[in-house]
Amino acid sequence: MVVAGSDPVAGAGLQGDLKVVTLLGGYALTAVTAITVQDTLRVHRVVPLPPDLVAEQMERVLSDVGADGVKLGMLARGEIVKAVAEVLSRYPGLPVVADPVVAGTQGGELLTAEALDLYRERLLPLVTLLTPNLSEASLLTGEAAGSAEGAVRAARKLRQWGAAAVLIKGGHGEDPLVVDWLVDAEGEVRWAFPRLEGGGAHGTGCALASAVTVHLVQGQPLRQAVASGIQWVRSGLRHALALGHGQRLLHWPQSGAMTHHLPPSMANQ
Ligand code: PXL
Repeated sequence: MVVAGSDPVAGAGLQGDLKVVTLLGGYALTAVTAITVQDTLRVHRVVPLPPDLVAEQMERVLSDVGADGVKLGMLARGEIVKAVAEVLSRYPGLPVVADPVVAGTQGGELLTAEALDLYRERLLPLVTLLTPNLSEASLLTGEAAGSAEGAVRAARKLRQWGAAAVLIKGGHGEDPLVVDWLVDAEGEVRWAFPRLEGGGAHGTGCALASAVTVHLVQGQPLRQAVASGIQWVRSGLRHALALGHGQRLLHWPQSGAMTHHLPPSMANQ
């Protein structure tokens, strides 16, 4: 199940998550937390939905269909964080991958400042894997997460507050080497890859958390699920499409019959 905000660009948020889960062979139930108005340049408007409406969407499909794992994206405000935590606490044992979306790469307040306390207090104890980027790790912990020591310190703090494992994503940094740190019960693992040419893309964090969720549900151990998730995002970046006037969009071209139906604007990408 994906709990996330709507992104009309369909590169991040609920729409991006849905594509990743589907492409990786899963089936995603969805609960919408907020409607965003954005393009590839910036977030123009965010309208959070009433918290009880978010909880009711989750409750209805969880009690009818059920889920094998949950991916949390944009939660927008404290009352929604509380409502989501309350529903999840009634489904113990479900793997929960939480991307603590505070601001997208193009700005916009996707989680209010007052929600950070509730995120730490109510949500972290329910989380199997938390996937902050460097600025989200700093906002949540007060630690500068850019160095190796800082990242591990921030991740340990988040684990003390209840997250079973924490992946600090280095993709938004500037270094030619992108370093991601995972801290789990067994210790630390570091992945370092040369930064891909062509720049970043919209929705990388959403795609990573969704891919890891599917891999966990499909039975991969956490460290392997994270490693596969990182490779999934890198493949989406390699095929990213420059369709709008701003950020590129992650893309995973599918081989086979559908390819020749692509419109001319995408055919040469
Ligand atoms: O990538 C973070 C993110 C998550 N969810 C929604 C978004 C964004 C970034 O723009 O719009 C709905």
